[in-house]
Amino acid sequence: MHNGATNFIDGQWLTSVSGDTFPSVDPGNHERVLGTYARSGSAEVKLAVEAASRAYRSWRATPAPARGALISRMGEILAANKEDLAHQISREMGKVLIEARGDVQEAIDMARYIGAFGRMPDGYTVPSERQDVACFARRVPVGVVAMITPWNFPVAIPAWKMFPALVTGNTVVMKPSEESPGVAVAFVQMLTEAGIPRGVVNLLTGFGREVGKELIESPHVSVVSFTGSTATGTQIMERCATLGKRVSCEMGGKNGIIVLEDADLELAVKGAIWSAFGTTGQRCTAASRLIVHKAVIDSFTNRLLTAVQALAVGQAGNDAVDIGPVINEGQVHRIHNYVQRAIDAGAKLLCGGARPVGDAYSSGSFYEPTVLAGVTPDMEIAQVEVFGPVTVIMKADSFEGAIDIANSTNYGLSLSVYTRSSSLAFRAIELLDAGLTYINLPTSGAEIQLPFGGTRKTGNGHREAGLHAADYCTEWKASYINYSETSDLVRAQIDV
Ligand code: UN1
Repeated sequence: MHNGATNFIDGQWLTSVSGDTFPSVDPGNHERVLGTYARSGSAEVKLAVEAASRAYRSWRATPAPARGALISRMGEILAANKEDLAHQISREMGKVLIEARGDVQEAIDMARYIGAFGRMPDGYTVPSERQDVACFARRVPVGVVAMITPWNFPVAIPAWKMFPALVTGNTVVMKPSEESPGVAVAFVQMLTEAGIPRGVVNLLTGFGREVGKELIESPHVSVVSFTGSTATGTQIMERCATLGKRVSCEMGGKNGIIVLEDADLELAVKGAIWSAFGTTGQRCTAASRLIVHKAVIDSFTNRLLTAVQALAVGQAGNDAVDIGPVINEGQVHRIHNYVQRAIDAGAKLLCGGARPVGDAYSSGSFYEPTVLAGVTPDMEIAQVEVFGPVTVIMKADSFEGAIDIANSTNYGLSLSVYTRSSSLAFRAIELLDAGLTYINLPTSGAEIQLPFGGTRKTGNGHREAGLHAADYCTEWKASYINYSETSDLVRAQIDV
């Protein structure tokens, strides 16, 4: 596939109808253009959705075990190509290699897990109140699923959304972020190797306002699944409500780690470093708040700063680097403005707060790992999702006070508590308002066999992964069968 032929529609690799393209650039070195990609719009959306609608008829009729087998094959192809794909992820969106391998591994795990769904129960039977009547309920697909996916997990997130949709008989049109089109193309190429039938998965590269928007409007799209910002997700939900369309949104987070008086501080610092600065803070699950009991705040802060000083910022492909670039220049400015405003509001900068200096950083979008102290829940920095290598320290006076601070944002994705007390651990799990809760573990590190998603403004009630991964793209059909040989009408609720 060359010269921008990066749309995959009805089994064919195509350029955009207009011939327009856009570049994908290494965030660690802006002079390094990695490829050019089709810039799609409404014409391509129409073709892709039509192809997906046509393919739906035969794909939904394909036995579920065969659909599952295809996904299992995809898992093995991903495993065989793990290293190459990880390098491509690392170049295109800037996460360090060890994490890029994790991104691919998450998709492999998901494929192996969901592949097996093809032979798992897809419903249940219950007794009828009427004699000689059989009843069962089954999960059925809904049609064409539009997936709008982000750049921060360019393989894992498409896998979470796509495999459950496919195993249950839906077809897909995927619009990956314009920041990671190359990885999306590689992913779909692997699906073709796995034998995906024509039209079952379609890929449109391009921009949200030109492709994503059109996809949502398309009358033949039955479900929209989106991961990204709360601002965009809210617009999508509003539009889908008007159009009467199902929608699953996975949006912002303002995750936090509580460190209680009795915590293992060495473990808590390791968890905080990984949660705050892993993936350069660009995870939905990143911990941008460290809520520390007053009795241990000084010693926790000292240990944390020592650990931050040891972190190396640099090119993502270099094994000695801990923190790669952030995704683009706009994001560097956004992060820096949040840090500046926090300082203006009274926060104390303990480290970072600037771009690193030196030739090694001059061509890329780098930002130093940043820690702010003296932050209170009313400050902007304690409320907004920064999506960068920035975390804040907040003081708690008690267990209850710490829980209140943890719950004091609009988001509810991932919250963690470090404590040696099992009673406080279980009480915290009860009291924390979040979709993911952790004890003595980082806020990042969700496993695919559990539900992933958040409460309040993080989501709209759906969960990805886990046993209910296909809820967002399936409906329940109830069936009643009268097998009696009499001609008697027996009315439910009346004749029995
Ligand atoms: C995301 O950042 O969008 O728990 C997903 C984690 C990963 C998933 C992150 N397994 O951090």
